[in-house]
Amino acid sequence: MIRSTLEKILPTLRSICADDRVLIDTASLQAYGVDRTTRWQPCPCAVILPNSIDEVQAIVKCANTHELPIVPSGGRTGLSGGAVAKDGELVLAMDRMNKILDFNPIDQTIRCEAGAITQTIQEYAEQEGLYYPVNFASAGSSQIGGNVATNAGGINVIRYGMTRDWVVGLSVVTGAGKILELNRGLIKNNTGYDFRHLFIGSEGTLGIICEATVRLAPAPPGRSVQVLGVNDFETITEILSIYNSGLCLTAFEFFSDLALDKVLKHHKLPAPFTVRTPYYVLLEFEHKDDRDLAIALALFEECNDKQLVSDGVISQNQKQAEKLWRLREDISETLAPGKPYKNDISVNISLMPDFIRAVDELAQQSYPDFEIVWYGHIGDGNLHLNILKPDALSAQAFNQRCADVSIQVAELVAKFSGSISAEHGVGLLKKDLLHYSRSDSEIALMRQLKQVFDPNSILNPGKLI
Ligand code: 2HG
Ligand code: ZN
Repeated sequence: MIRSTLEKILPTLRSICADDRVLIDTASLQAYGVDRTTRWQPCPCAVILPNSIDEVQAIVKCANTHELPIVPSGGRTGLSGGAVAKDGELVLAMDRMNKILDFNPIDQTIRCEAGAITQTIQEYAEQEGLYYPVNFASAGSSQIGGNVATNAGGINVIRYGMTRDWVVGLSVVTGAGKILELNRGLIKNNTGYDFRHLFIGSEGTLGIICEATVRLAPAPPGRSVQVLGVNDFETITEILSIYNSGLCLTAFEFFSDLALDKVLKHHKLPAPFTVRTPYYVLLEFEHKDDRDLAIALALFEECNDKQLVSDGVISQNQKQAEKLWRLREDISETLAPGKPYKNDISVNISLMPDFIRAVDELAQQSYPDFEIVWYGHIGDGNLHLNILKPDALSAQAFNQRCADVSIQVAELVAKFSGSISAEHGVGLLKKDLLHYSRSDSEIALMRQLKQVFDPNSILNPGKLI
């Protein structure tokens, strides 16, 4: 049915965008129909690459007229299926709208099109002596529009917050085809409901983000990285408090020895120190002068005296810092070929030790035959749980057992008043679990909001709610 619709509207789509920006070849459909999840088969009807907000508006209007669902698409680095087109949808990809449109040195903002690559924005800011602080392993291919749509987090959230904290303006085309200019770069703007924040994290279900204005931070001082060997995860929040008391932390990450082992083997890297421990903390701090370094060493001694850490290493220069970061940042990519089960959850930091213990007990009791890889941004309460598929188990049987894990983990998350999706979004993957974190009244209101902005349910149908 959607295919026949497509045939009818192909001439219109081609009149909006030139022929070479409407793709229907198999390779493009395969490439643009998925994100980094591997669970769903891509099956879009076509891919369209607009050049301007007016073209986006024309496409959305056309899709409304013909009831053709649209999947908005950025860098497709997501892990929740938010950009998957599996049911004959039209993929609206922002790749061509990738320009930086304006830099304002007084406002310290960058205005750019939604397809601008995160790293390009970071580099542009750096050239201007400023800093765009949202950062994560896929910054080299993710697009700012996707970051906004998913409210991306990453490794510096403990110091700088999420994408939401940096967006001061958005231009969007709603599902009904209206262009909205939201907040216009203002710092102060108390004029009622702030729709900008509604679109941030809306996962392409309310409108297409076409432009974003982001504010920039002052260039940060130098940073140093420490990796600490930890015997017991229960002590991790104590270590965090000790380091927070003396340093300005920019990251406080955690990973298990199994995670480290996989990265070391995969990339043929040496271990950070000889004595292996069950867990590791990677922390990064602002290092203005030698005093910060002395404080870091004193805090390490304090942790050592209290037997919270058993070994540690500190970077002496940028290159060493980057090498240490690889131990943490390469985990996801290292595990990816084995198609692990993934979960991305959060609780309040203070509850983290109890929460990890509870999830660990659950996993040990119910899934003793599974290898569990723990890591995450523990400094902001975010845990990534990856379960590796045993060779002997078929993918189908593994996925079935993991679906049971998901429910049990979600029940624990609810018990700890946490979130079933800390930073990866809901997409297709977590839709059925949303009610563990959001009340029925909230979900009903979300549906009503969707109806207001996208009355024909054209945008990313079936995602989030
Ligand atoms: C990370 O923190 C990313 O490395 C990916 O959010 C997490 O792949 C994952 O589970
Ligand atoms: Zn993460």
